[in-house]
Amino acid sequence: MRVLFIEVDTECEWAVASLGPGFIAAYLRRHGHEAHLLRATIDLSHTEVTEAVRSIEPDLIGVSLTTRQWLRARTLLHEVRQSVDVPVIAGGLHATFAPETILDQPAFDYVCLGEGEEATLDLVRALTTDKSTDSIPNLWAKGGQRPTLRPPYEPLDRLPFVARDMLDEPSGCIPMTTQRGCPFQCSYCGARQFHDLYAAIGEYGRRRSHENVLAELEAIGKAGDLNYVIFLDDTFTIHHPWVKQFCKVYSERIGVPFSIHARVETVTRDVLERLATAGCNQITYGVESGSYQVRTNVMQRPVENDRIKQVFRWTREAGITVTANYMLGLPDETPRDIEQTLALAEELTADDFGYFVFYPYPGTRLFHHCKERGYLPNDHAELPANHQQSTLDLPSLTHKQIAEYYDRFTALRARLFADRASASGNG
Ligand code: B12
Ligand code: SF4
Repeated sequence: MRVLFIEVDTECEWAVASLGPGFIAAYLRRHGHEAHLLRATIDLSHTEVTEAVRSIEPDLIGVSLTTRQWLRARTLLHEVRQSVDVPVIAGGLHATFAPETILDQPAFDYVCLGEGEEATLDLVRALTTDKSTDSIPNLWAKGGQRPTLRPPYEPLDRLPFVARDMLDEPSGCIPMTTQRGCPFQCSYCGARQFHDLYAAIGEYGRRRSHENVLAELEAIGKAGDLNYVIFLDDTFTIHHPWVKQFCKVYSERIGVPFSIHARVETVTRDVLERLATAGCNQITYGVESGSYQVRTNVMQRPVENDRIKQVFRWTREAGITVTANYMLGLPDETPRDIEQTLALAEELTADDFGYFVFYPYPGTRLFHHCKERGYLPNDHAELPANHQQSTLDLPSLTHKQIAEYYDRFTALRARLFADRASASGNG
């Protein structure tokens, strides 16, 4: 069977092909099926995408959805289905936590809850042999009952390596994952909801063996260039024995520079030094707020500002570039809290920082909180999840205040860059 994954872009600069379809494509190919990727870039009209889909002649269409991609995917697939009559399955975080919204749309026939490798293969097999698709675990068929879930795939080492031709850069600077899941509890986080989804049937957090990760990197190096590795794991620095051994074997066998995501609670000076020695030259930390109150009571990630400052210092001293991420416009956040975030961003002077207006993702604790408190306007589901404008009616912050603070983050970032350029003599 020929399966076509459509990647629905919603912007230019953030758009990177999703890894989920790359994993599923590899799994389908291992079992003798064809898998292709079509990138619906924003410059393509829906008619052009439909034409491209037709020319590939798929038997099944798969769409990976984050919340941000949903609004365009809905109208795009509607048009595609007008002239291409093949079943459509949606998967990914938005599909998993807002499945009814998707199945309500005529263009979508199936939703995959949670991990998609085995469910998609079962669907392909059922469609190929004209069997019923009603009782496939993880697969919710339109008009059917919510499915049961199979346990998380174990061990991850048994999965085929991600199909690199489904990603933007098959070689050179490549994205990589060593694990699935994150043990933390952040109330706004879409990713951690997978742990709750699977809580009754298995542990979602799993990590690949060092050997398996290195074998994939070596295979990429053999097939083309391998210049840089972006580890996309939610929190790379959990389980220090794994990380320390990784640093050792990675520098012996791979040795190219790499970047990771971490939390300040999960690093020590020793781990940072080992990472730097192994080639890590950039770490992104989620700082999120400068207000301890917001971090603790709203975001459920309690950590002291002093710890954040200390870890930023250690990271720099290890010779690693630091990026910080901040959020603004959360429920129960006040202008004073955002002032504290700006002040902390100024004090930390990360090498770069990102700043995102809060959007409540379906399934998260903060989504339920916003719903219960009446912070979601009636048309919330139709508003874009672009992290630039607030979609909420908050009693503690107006839309105008959030927009002004967003501009202040933009100005601060520009000023810090200018200061750095003039300090290094390039200004
Ligand atoms: C890598 C990553 C990125 C990369 C690449 C993005 C991309 N296109 O994949 C970059 C850095 C560019 C990025 C950017 C952003 N990201 Co991002 N990102 C991630 C991250 C860390 C890993 C995703 C991943 O590849 N996982 C590994 C794969 C194997 O897992 P998976 O995607 O869940 O796929 C499995 C199943 O979901 C399912 N599945 C997935 N797709 C499909 C499709 C079909 C047809 C089927 C059947 C099944 C299926 O099967 C897969 C295999 O089992 C996630 C966190 C996370 N852990 O998911 C956040 C995450 C997806 N990002 C998020 C956000 C918000 C963003 C940004 C808006 C930035 C920001 N403000 O934080 C931008 C915008 C991206 C965009 N274009 O929409 C949110 C999305 C929340 C939501 N509900 O939408 C997440 C969950 C982070 C979070 N903490 O909440 N991101
Ligand atoms: S540390 Fe990051 S990935 Fe983990 S729960 Fe918090 S926001 Fe999500």
